[in-house]
Amino acid sequence: MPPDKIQPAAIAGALTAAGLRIGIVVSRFNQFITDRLLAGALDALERSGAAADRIEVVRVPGAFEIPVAAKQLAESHRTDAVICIGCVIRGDTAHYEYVAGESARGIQLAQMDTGVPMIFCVLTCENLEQAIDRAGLKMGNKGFEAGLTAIEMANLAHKLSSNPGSGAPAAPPSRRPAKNSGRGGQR
Ligand code: INI
Repeated sequence: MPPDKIQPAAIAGALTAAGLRIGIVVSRFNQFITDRLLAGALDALERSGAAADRIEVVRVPGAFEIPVAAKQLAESHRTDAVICIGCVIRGDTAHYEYVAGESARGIQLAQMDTGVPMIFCVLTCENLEQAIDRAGLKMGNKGFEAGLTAIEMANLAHKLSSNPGSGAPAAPPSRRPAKNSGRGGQR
């Protein structure tokens, strides 16, 4: 008989928002859309048990300004996750490419720099109809999805940063950091 397959424990974030502190950075550009995305995100947070006084909403002019505000919010240690809400709609020039690309790049840099999960809810659309469809019509509300993602990632971050005390074997000696080995002290 073949041996039983091993079944490793999976680590995942729960979808309950009780006790979580969530920051939301939302841009005013295309506010008709971003207001609806914000409403969707707040709906998801509220229905998952988030407390109103643990949610902070920060307004910025456009999607280009989202990353710096999101990073500052994360660095202030006031939030467990940051939802970044914006809407970029293609125009006649290449401006769209720069705003959308730099917004995405900046948000990713901000989350990698701070370790605080950043949820990318910046719509990048060809036209207004595509944006409306994603802000509560045909394609649902991407803000609501972002709210759930923020909750899951905030809870996951807590789990991954806590000491599991699993009794896992220590790293092999070659990979252990040298502790005052007497050869040059600390690195
Ligand atoms: N900002 C947006 O959030 N969406 C857009 O579609 C957009 N377009 O197309 O220009 C936009 N531009 C403004 C930009 O985000 C900055 O606020 C601006 O360039 C000042 O830095």
